[in-house]
Amino acid sequence: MSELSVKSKTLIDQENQFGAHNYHPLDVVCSRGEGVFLYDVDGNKYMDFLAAYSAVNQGHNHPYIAEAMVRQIRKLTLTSRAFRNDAFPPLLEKLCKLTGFDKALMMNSGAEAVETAIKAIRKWAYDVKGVEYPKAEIIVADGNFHGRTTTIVGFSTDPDSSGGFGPFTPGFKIVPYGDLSAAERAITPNTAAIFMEPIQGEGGVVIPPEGFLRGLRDIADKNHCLLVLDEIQSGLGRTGKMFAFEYEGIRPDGVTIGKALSGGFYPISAFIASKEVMDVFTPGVHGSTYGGNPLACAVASSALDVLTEEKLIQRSAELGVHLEQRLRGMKTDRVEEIRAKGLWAGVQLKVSAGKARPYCYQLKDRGMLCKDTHEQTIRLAPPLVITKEQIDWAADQMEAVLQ
Ligand code: IF1
Repeated sequence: MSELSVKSKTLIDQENQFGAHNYHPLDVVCSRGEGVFLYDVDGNKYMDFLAAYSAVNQGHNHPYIAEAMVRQIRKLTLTSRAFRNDAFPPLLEKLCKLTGFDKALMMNSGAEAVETAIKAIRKWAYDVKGVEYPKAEIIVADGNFHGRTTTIVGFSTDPDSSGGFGPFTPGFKIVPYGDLSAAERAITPNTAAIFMEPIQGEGGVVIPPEGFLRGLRDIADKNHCLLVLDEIQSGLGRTGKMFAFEYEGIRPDGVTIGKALSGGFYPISAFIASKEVMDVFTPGVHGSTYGGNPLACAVASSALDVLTEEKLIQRSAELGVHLEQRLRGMKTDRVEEIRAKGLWAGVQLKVSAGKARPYCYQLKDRGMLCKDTHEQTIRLAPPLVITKEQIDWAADQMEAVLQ
């Protein structure tokens, strides 16, 4: 690992002294971003292979989104939903038409979109399905990651997420991810929904067996319950489709999105759903001060424009094939498995290769930033604006450190 500069070290010490130690970041202090690149306080340049966990699919500091944001900042930033604003309705229409859902409810963080989905699911169970109150059940997956609120961590199976934060909200049933018969066995007359990630991100880019989502759709249909998917990380182009569920030719009843909905500029999330589901919300039952604020709407609207106009989803599909080929072609005996979909890959190391983190530090010294997950996996998720040549360079770096 290369020596830290005095400048970096001072900032890291300051963060360690005055900040909560709720993260263990790589010791690189960034001060500027542009496209696929990040620059640290010493002017070193890095290719970003995390893209802020897929929030920066459009590339760092995209000038079109920056321009829209600054323009909106000079006009109006917040009214609250007590009054209406002129950026909100056009964003709703754009989002619904682009995604094929009837209605959208805007929130801020991803976790809030998930909380919104959970509330919609439960209220639908009581108001529409007729489940006896308060007995609604939601089926979720082992190895899930949906955010950090107390309700959400309560159905996490990762002890780091949930440990010490109970007592938890009841009403969730955890089944093995990818196991259709387990999901079917978990169904009761009180089941309101199946709620899962179509690909598990924190799990290390875990792709379920072919037919899994289609099977969940069938189970939900047969038992009059909803299928709601969390596409906060997998959605908006990451996997080479607008949504990962498109690979299975299904439509869920609702989807949570966030992260790339702003292209990395601002915390913006949404729950998008069918009319039947969204209509459970009536005035006063749910909301957020900043949800749907005009600044967020201007940013999201331009971030969606960039996805469409720069054909980033198609790009992710095409270049994803190349990334996967390059990774599979690496001359190394340290790799156990490669899982990839679009510009999203998990390189799982053999136990004998040791933990993933030291490799991430070696990659950092070579000018490539990525993040380990679950100890043995290096996760790759570059901004979708990356070029073929840049992927080749990155694959060369991976191959060199895994030699
Ligand atoms: C952190 C992980 C990624 C998500 C899905 C909801 C949320 C997330 C599928 C909540 C957030 C983030 C949070 C971030 C690390 C990161 C992460 F490793 F923890 F799992 F991306 F892989 N649903 N994922 O992936 O969204 O409230 O954060 O906006 O530092 O906790 P949020």
